[in-house]
Amino acid sequence: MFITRVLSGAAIAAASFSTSLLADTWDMPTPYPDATFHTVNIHDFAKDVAEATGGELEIKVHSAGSLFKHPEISKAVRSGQVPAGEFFMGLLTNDNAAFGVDALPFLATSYEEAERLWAAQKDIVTELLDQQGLMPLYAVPWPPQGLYTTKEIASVDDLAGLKFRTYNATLEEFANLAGAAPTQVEVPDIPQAFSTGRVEAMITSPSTGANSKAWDFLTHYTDIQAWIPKNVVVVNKRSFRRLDEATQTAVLEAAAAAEARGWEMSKAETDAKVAVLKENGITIVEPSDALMAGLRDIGAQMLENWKEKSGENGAALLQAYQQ
Ligand code: PCA
Repeated sequence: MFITRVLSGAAIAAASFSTSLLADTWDMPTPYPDATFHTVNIHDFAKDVAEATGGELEIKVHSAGSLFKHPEISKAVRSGQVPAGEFFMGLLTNDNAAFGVDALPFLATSYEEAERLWAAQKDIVTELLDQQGLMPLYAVPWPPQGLYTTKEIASVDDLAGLKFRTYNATLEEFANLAGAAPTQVEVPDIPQAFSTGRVEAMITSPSTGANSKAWDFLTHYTDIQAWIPKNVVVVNKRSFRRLDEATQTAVLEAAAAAEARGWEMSKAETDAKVAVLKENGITIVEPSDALMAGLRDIGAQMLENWKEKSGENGAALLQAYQQ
């Protein structure tokens, strides 16, 4: 940045000319702040692509919803306004329930189960994205989702009436079934939503809690490990096809590396970020049996609702996961 600012216009022109006339730059919108491990991983992905292509393809990451707001990112890639982007896969659950299976409570709660669920979900998600002119490059999970509140939560009854921050329709359904009052809030807006009293509880990962400095506005983290949802990085198929073959291969190889790296980063995040919460004074609570039983009941009902919505695709997906 600094260097760009002090260079004269002529120097900038010379510098960009010296890379290559054919070099391509892709703007890539992402929803989460730079410190988020997903975003760190995407920056590494972009670096790998630039290196592997000798600078022929530069991916410029626009984090924290700065280029497109989170709900607009998938549409922006679909319409070709941008060639690539990242979003929370379960945001598309209203397009098709298969996108949101990983946000269902207690269906897959360990990384091993999450891996099997992704394996069962991948073909269907790939086909659904294909119908939208998109191709998935890779998907990476968030750490297991836990409950953040301003008081101890002993049972589901204690959630009743709480103003509850949500991030997709599945979590909104959960909040409603728990008797809470859901409000959709994007990650960069979490601190303000709490400090202004718009919300007073949330379910999210240790990562997002720690990165949002949850200790500034709440006191308890209950480690319910309820689900392991994923972000997906997609590319517009036409944009991808326009790349020469060597560049396409470089993108796919960097994507495979990013997926493997991202899963490891996610696993490492879990304990590290719970420790950060603790260091900063958050009370880490093991959930009571009563709370878990109540949450599992809600999860069971949500799975039934999901089966109805997802139809044949959903049945095939669940069968592949459960066998
Ligand atoms: N962080 C994102 C999605 C899931 C997570 O752990 C969020 O809170 O919106």
